[in-house]
Amino acid sequence: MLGLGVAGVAAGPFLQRAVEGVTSKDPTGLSGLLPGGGGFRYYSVVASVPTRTAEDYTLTVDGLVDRPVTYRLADLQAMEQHRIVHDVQCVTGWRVPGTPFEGVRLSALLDAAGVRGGAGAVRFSCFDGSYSESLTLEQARRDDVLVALRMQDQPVSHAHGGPVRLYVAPMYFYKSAKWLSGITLTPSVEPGYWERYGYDVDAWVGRSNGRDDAPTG
Ligand SMILES: Nc1nc2c(c(=O)[nH]1)N[C@H]1C(S)=C(S)[C@@H](COP(=O)(O)O)O[C@H]1N2
Ligand SMILES: [Mo]
Repeated sequence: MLGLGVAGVAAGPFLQRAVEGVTSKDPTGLSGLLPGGGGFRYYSVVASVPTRTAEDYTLTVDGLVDRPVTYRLADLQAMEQHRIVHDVQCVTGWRVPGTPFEGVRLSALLDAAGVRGGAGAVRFSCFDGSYSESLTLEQARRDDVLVALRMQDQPVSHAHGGPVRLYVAPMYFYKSAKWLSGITLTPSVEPGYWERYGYDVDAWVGRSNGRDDAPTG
């Protein structure tokens, strides 16, 4: 559907499996959806992703929690919002400095659900039907991990994973699952999509995936 070329120059082989759009090579006009271009590339592991609006978007928190809950977009918008400005760093090398993200702290959603004693990790699922991610519970409770409603000072666009994406500021951008639809508390880490192809679950920028020389930020 998108008809985008697949990059052959990724630092690792894994991301070549993704549909990748680059502003300068985008024949579809998709890059027009990326606010300001700004050096971002578009990634999706599936060829097309459904649209979710304020009317039909839902985010479910379940698994090892006392109070499973399903949020609508308005529920998330009504919660305390936090803003983080940090560099975005993809594991393949591209980087976008000083990118603002805003949203609800993941820790607030975990606290609201009441994490049970047996939980040690969080699994994230996406309404693209394929992508997944994971964090340890300790990582998920960090203040710089957001369920993001805004990116670059506007609502997260569909191309960037809107209306709601995960944002894990200290880690490579593959941790920041787009089109977020589920947060599930699990006993231990269940590796996410790229992690099953070999990427680190602990994706600290500059300290993982064999790229210790990568620029940090
Ligand atoms: N659902 C989903 N989330 C995803 C991906 C994906 O393919 N599907 N790609 C990841 C990777 S590798 C990167 S670099 C970023 C890209 O985000 P962007 O498309 O907003 O630039 O999203 C991450 N989250
Ligand atoms: Mo990436």
